[in-house]
Amino acid sequence: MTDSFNAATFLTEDRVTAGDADRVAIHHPGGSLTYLQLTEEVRRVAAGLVAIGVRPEERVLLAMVDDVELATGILAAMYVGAVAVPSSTMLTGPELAKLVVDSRARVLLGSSEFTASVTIAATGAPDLRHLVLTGDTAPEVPGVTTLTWDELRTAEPLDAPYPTWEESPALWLYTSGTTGTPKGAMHRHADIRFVCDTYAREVLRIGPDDVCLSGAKLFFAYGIGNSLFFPLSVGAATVLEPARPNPARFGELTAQHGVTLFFGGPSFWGPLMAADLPREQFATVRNGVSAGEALPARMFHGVRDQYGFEILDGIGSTEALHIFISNFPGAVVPGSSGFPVPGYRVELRRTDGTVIDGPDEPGMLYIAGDSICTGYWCRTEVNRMVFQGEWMRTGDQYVRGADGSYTCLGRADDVLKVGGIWVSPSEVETRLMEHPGLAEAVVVGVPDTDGLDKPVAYVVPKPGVVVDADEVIAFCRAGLAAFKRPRLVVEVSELPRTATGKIQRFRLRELAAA
Ligand code: 3SK
Repeated sequence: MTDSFNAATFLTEDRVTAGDADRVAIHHPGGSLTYLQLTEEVRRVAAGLVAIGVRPEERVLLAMVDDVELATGILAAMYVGAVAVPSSTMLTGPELAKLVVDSRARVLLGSSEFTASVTIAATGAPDLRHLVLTGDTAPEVPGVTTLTWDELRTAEPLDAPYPTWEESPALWLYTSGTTGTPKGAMHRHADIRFVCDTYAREVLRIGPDDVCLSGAKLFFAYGIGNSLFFPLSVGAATVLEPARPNPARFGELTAQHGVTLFFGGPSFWGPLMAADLPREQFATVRNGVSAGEALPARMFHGVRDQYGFEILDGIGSTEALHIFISNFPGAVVPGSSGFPVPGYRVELRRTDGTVIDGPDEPGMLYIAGDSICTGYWCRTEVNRMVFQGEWMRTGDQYVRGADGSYTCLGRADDVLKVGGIWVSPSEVETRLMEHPGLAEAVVVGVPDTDGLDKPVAYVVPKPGVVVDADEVIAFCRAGLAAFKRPRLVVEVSELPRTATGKIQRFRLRELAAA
C-alpha cells in the first residue's frame, strides 16, 4: 500500500480548494465550464458509473470525440477508482472490438458519431455489461444494457472519490507494436502527477493564465497531457475541439480564446504553414509544442518566421505518458529533440549493452523516470524486453551532440510512425494478404520530402492479376483505420530476400528512395 492519491481529485476538487472554483477549466463548442462546474460534472458521471455497478480497477473504455463528455468520463472513471481506457476514434468496429475484449472492459462510453463502430465493438464482448452513448438514443445490443449519456449522468453527484493510492491503476493507453496487436500501457495515478510536475512545470513553465489547444486528441498520451492533465494541474484553461484538427479552425480558436500553448506535430505544422493564416491570430501563443515525429528544422524556422512563435520539439512515448526529452523555451536546437527533462534519466547504449559516454556515437535510447508505465497488460514476453528494472528500452536510435542535445536517427525495428501515430507494418500486411489478387505484400516506411515516413506497400500479384493500386489502397481503407493505409502501392515480381528467405526490408526502402 502507498500514500493515498487520486489523479481526478488532484485535477478538479483540489483546484476548487486552491481557489480556482470560478476560473474557466474547459472551453468547448457549447460554452465553457469553470472548475466548480467541472468538479460537479465529474461527480455526476462518477455517480452514474457507480450506479451501473462499476467497481474499482474495472476498465471503462471510451471511444469519444474531444468534448466535455470525454474529459468528464475519463476523470469520473479515475474518481471511482476504475481505469479509464481512452481509445482511438479512428479505429474500425472490429479494431475497437479487439480493445474491448483485450481490456475486459465492463463499460464502453461512446460518442453518437461512432454509434456504428461502438455497436460492433460491444456485440459479443464477453465482459462488457454497459454501453453508454451521447445523443438521444442508444442502440439495442444483445447481452448489454444500453443507456444515453444523460441517463448516466443525472444521478446525484458522488460525494467522495474512491480512496485510490498513488500506485493504483488509473489509465491504460493502447499502443501499436511490431506484432500488430495493440498493447495496453498501464499507468498509475501517480504517473499523471509526475508528468505535470516535470515536463509541464519545468519545460512548459505552465501557469494559471495559460490556455492550451492541442491538435493531438485526448485519446493519445500526447493529447491527454496537453489538453487535460497539464492545464487542470495548475488552474489553467483548455480548449476542446471535437472536429479533426484543421488549421483554419485552429487559427480561429487560438484568436477566440487567447491560446498561449499550441500543441501539434509535424503533420500539423506543414498544413498550418500552407494555410497561410493571418499572423495576428497567433499573437497570444507563447510557444508551440511538437512531438510524434522529429520536427524538421525547416518547419521550426518556417513557423517562427510566418507566425512568430517558437516550437519546442520533444520526444515522449505512451509508455512514459509524456515527453522526456525536449527543447526548452529560449534554448531550442532546431532539428534536435533537445535535452533530458528534469526528473528523467537518459542513456544511449551500444548493441552489447554498454553505455555510450561521449558525443556523436549513435545508440539505443533508454530512459528512466517515475511516469513509466507498470507494463503492458498481459504481455509478459514483450514486457521483459522493454522494461528492464527502472530502465525502459524505447526502440529509438539517437545520438547526443557535444552540446548535450539528442537527435533522433530513426527506429531500431520496422514499426512506423505516420503522422505521429504508430503503424504496425504487419497489421497492414495482414490486411493486404486478405486481398484476393495478391500473393505477397510488404509494407515499409518511406520518407516524404519533409523526411516524414509514409507507408508504402510492395506487392507481388497472383499469376495473371494486374494490380490496381488505387483499388488496393481502398481495400486497405475498408478494413483498417484510414491512417494505416499505404499511401503508395508498388507492384514487384518478387521480394528481395536473404539466403535464408528473410525479406530484406532495407532493400525496399533503398528502392523507394532511389
Ligand atoms: O510521440 C511522442 O513523442 C509522444 C509524446 C508525448 C506523449 C506520447 C507520445 C507518443
